[in-house]
Amino acid sequence: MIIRSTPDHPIRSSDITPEGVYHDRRTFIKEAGFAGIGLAATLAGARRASAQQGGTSIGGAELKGELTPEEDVTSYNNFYEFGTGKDDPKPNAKNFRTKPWSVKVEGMVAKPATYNLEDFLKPHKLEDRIYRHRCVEAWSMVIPWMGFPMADLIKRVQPLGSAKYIQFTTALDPQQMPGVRFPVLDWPYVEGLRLDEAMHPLTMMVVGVYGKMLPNQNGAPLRHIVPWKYGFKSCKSIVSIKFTDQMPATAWSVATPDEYGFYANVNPTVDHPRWTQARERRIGELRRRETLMFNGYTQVASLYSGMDLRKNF
Ligand SMILES: Nc1nc2c(c(=O)[nH]1)N[C@H]1C(S)=C(S)[C@@H](COP(=O)(O)O)O[C@H]1N2
Ligand SMILES: [Mo]
Repeated sequence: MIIRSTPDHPIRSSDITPEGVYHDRRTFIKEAGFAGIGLAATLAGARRASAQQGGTSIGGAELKGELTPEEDVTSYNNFYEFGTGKDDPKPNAKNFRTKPWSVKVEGMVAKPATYNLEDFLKPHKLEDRIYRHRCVEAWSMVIPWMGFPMADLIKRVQPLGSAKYIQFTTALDPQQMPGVRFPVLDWPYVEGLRLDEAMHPLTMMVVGVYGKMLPNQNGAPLRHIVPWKYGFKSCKSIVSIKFTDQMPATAWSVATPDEYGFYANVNPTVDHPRWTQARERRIGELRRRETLMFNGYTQVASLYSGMDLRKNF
């Protein structure tokens, strides 16, 4: 990844009140064709669940006070297909066409199919989740996503017993994506997960942020999120989901295998060859924070029991 040695992000004050976060939800539901689908966990519901579970709700309501302003979430982005600068994706992806959109489910699965986006989404119930987001470049945000558990999708398409991994592929359209003219990565951007990682209840398919449909720069119309891994593990603008028995190629581990591995779990004790991963700069803050093991999602530790996380970085 291209790293600048000095912080290049101005500190901004926010005009977003947490209470205002979800007011656009109705509009979103309408625009995305979700009319008639019951609204999933409300923030109040998440808060209740959080209280019951001692503050570790999967909805992340305990992070509500730490939300990164919407303006920052939607203008400070990594989406190299639209340029390598943090402020490139927003203007360059402005006219990216996400309608119509189809998603191909392929490989070792009982029900392979190419869905249009509406059919792909229709059976699923949307949830709000506030997650920490930790970029491998040692900055972080706290982001309110909207989506559904990836496990629900996996159960629906019925992977074969032989399937062990899932590979995700981003759209590739040189006409619309100025960044793919440069051989920064081996396009299209691909990512992958072990099937048990994909099935973990924290792993989400995401269609919205801040109560609205995903802006193009954040990976419209469909991306995934794995909150205990570095941000590059989450593939934007997904066009294909493939089940396989082989560990799939992933864009960054192909580009620089010594720097980026398949697992990419947030781990403050395993440094990047060129910089420390022990601390992070939360966008909007001056003092660096200590990075948490698994980005604070320690409930995933059992997925990696017996594995050397230095080797499997
Ligand atoms: N297709 C694609 N997906 C991508 C990337 C990219 O360049 N192309 N960048 C990744 C990185 S490095 C990060 S940190 C997150 C950023 O997501 P955000 O811009 O929504 O915060 O997207 C990830 N997914
Ligand atoms: Mo990243």
